[in-house]
Order: sequence, then C-alpha cells, then structure tokens
Amino acid sequence: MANSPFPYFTSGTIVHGFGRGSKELGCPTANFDETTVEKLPSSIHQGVYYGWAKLLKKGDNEIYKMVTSVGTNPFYNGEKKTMETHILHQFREDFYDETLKIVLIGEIRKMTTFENANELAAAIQNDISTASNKLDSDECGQYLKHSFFQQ
Ligand code: ADP
Ligand code: RBF
Ligand code: MG
Repeated sequence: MANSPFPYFTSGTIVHGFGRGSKELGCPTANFDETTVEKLPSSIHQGVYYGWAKLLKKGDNEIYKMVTSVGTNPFYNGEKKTMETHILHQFREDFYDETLKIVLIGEIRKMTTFENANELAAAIQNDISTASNKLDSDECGQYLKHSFFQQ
C-alpha cells in the first residue's frame, strides 16, 4: 500500500461538542480541536477508524483501544467536519481541555446516515467490537511500544 495514510499519528486538545455522544448515542466521544481536525490529510476521508489513544494526564499512563469518527456527521446534518474519539474504557471523570494522543491504524467503514438514532447507535456498537478485535492482533499491538507513546 504505497499511498496509505496509515498509521496516522496525531494529538490535540479535547473540546466541547453538542453533548449528544453520551446522551443520545450512549457513546461519549472526545472531540478534537479545530486545528487538529484541519491537519488531517485529505486521504483520511469521512469514515470510522480504529487505533490506540493515550491521555496526557498525570497518573494515567495507559494506552487504550479506541474508535475515531471523522466527518460532518450526516445523520445530524452537520456542516462542520469533526474528529471524535471514543475510548474503550470507563473513565471516572471527563477530560475536557486535556491533550489526547492517538494513532489511527485503519478504517472500519465510511461515515453514512441512518434511519434513526437507534440504528446509528447499533452501528457504533458494532464498530467498537470490530475495533476491539482488530486491535488484539500482533500487528496492531506493535504500536503500544512506539516512541510516539513514550512520554
Ligand atoms: P461532547 O459533545 O462535548 O463531545 P460527549 O457526550 O461526546 O460530549 O462526551 C464527551 C466527553 O466525555 C469527552 O470530552 C470526555 O471528556 C468524556 N469521556 C468520558 N468517557 C469517555 C470515553 N470512554 N471516551 C471518550 N470520551 C469520554
Ligand atoms: N455520525 C454519522 O452521522 N454517521 C456515522 O456513520 C457515524 N459513525 C460513527 C461511528 C463511531 C464509532 C462514532 C464514535 C461516531 C460516529 N458518528 C457518526 C458520529 C456521531 O454522530 C457523533 O459522535 C455524535 O453526533 C456526537 O458528536
Ligand atoms: Mg463528543
């Protein structure tokens, strides 16, 4: 794959979105700041991606499995492109304004619209299990040792 954009390493600040992730979809997503979204290469189109995430927060040295959506969120008729990461971990508190480092390793599917929020929520749950399975491979595990994640 000569022109693959993966792995794509990036980091940014977590900002507030519309608050729909947790409430309407049962899936909180850490939304990246505009500058970080603008840096995405055009080859990373509207879609759902899997990879690893690390929060730059004292006392948290873990690298977590994650899914990231990139796009205008057509189900909500969004106009602005967002990049949002759902971490496969239950956190005790929110982490707005913190820095999140991620590596996107591959694509799961294209972003699309759905009949209703239940269908989108079900698709997201499916994406989460797909990501979790892929990330269990040795090929994905190698990124845990990558210098990008050493503080
Ligand atoms: P917003 O629209 O402001 O992004 P969300 O409902 O999507 O609101 O909630 C996102 C926030 O929830 C994140 O910014 C983060 O601080 C917090 N959060 C808690 N647990 C997680 C998780 N497992 N993955 C991502 N964000 C989480
Ligand atoms: N939004 C869409 O409009 N279409 C999608 O196909 C879509 N897929 C997503 C997949 C995952 C794994 C996640 C975490 C989010 C997805 N979203 C999608 C984004 C969703 O609309 C957004 O997180 C909420 O609007 C909260 O900001
Ligand atoms: Mg969000």
